[in-house]
Amino acid sequence: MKAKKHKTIPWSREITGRIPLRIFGTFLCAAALFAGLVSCGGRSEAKSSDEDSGIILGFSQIGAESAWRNCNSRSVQEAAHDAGVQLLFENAEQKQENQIKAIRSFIAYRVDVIAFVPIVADGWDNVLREAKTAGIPVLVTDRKIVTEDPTLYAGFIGTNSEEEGRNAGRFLVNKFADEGMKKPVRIVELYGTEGSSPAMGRARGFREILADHPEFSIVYSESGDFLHSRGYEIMRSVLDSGIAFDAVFAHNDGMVLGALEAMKESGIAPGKDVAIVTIDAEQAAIDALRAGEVNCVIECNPKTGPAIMDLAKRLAAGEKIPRLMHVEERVFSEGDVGLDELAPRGY
Ligand code: GYE
Repeated sequence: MKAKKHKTIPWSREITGRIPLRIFGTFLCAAALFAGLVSCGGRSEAKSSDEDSGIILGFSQIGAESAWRNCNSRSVQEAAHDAGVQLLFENAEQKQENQIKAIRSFIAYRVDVIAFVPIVADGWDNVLREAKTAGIPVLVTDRKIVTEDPTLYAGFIGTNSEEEGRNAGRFLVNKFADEGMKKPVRIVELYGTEGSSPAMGRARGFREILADHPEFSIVYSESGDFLHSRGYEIMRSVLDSGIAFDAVFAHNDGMVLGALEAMKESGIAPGKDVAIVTIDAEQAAIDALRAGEVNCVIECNPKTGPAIMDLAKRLAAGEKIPRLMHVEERVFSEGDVGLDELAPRGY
């Protein structure tokens, strides 16, 4: 099977600042049902704290596809409670049309600010134009959008997917160079959600690094939609097809954890027979790194809730915010000192 070509979209990159995130330890969701505002989709809201800011934030979340996503949702809900922001939280259950519906309902409700995680990069112009016409500022979080009209949103805060992909490429290049391997290095890529900025960015960054090392090649790539179950299925089919490979690059931990199960079923020792590099840094991946079943875990920080609330308050006050804010993220590799002392990841 040949590596699949994925759609890539050029981003205009203008890094204008980093936001060191203050990480909240505990996650408490004080959800209270909001009388009939938005349509279905597992809505829950955190009631605001005593010192109510008077700000209403409409937040459209993708769904609950991974431990990372669930932590991101908890971070937003917890931070809204602490910031005294009234949160209308809508879970789109992995459907862009549900997100568009939710944003329209936030507009109808005349929230002060809208924030959302775009499940894919395309297809937002019309609904964001409606928000702009209504005079409601929009904050894009976690994943990026592609638009011809930059005035449709106030700013972005989230992860630098290209850099995450580059870090994955750098790790594999260093690992195989260190082992003095001259033979070709064949890679299986577990790709994220097609058309999403993290998948396209990670793939782009990874390929950018490999471009300077022709002995590395991606022999198979398939979207597992960031899902544990799909990571297992794809790896099962790769193993059954007899494709030979030396490394796995997974766009998130959920998929790699599924792939590890399939490899072990086939008698392969992941992390030893095959090099494994993954992104997110959820607890299970760190545990696998400590156990030698994964060789490199690249952090993708889900705990953006406090920064989102700070930005929502600034937007509600009519302030400008930085256009592009990337959160700080680390790389955890095999052999790192202090791996056993890492604080619990919380996801
Ligand atoms: O890597 C994955 C989640 O958008 C960066 O989405 C996020 C990604 C994350 O499902 O676990």
